[in-house]
Amino acid sequence: MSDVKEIKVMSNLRTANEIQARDNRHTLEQVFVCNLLGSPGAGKTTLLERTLAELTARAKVGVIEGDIYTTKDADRIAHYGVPVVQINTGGGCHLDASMVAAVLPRFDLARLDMLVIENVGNLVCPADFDLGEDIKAVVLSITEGDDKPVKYPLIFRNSKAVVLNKLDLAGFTDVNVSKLEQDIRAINPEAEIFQVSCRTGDGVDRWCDWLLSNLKQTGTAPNIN
Ligand SMILES: Nc1nc2c(ncn2[C@@H]2O[C@H](COP(=O)(O)OP(=O)(O)O)[C@@H](O)[C@H]2O)c(=O)[nH]1
Ligand SMILES: [Mg+2]
Repeated sequence: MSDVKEIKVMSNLRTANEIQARDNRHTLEQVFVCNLLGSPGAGKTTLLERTLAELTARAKVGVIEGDIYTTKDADRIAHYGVPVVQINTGGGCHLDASMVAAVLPRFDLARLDMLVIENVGNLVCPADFDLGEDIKAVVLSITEGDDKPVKYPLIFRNSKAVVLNKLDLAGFTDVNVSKLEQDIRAINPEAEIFQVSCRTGDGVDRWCDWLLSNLKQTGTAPNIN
């Protein structure tokens, strides 16, 4: 009996999240929104730093940082002069649509081309929660091992882009990068796959160009130089 109640509560939570995600999507209809996922330490914030260094002259970008505790990532991002808001989940393993809705009024959305939401580091829960984004993108560092796509397929299936990071460390590990790519393609044949090193900057330009190609055409001139 208690199992049945638990399932009902879970399904109500999901429905509430779906409704809020739909509202967020409506509020953000002029802004391209990327929900950035990946394990703790995969390099999500470093990729974002590299991305901002390249994109801030070409587009107006805002950032939401999701973490269980601390403002460390938002502090890093603030150095790039972009609007950034930190959400602390206080223990929660993923962001949900209502957390995002609560901070949207802190952005001047009419002036943004792109909003990147760095989710809580986790390869499981964030894959399943719609925040109202246009795309999910997952960062996987090659040092996490080439078995991760087959062990955590949902996050790879639900992501439009997969960024394989820390390619500079390939020679120091036993990781098979072509197997990694093959496994990702088997799970999600449509995924854009980027091989990058956020340490050296290699490959980051292709990722940035792809992000820019997703910007929405609004009635006003896009904020691209
Ligand atoms: N060698 C190497 N280290 C990286 C690379 N990208 C990120 N790191 C390091 O990995 C650690 C975790 O990065 P961070 O961006 O904070 O990961 P996050 O938890 O996913 O946001 C930091 O010490 C980064 O300097 C990379 O491409 N190569
Ligand atoms: Mg981070």
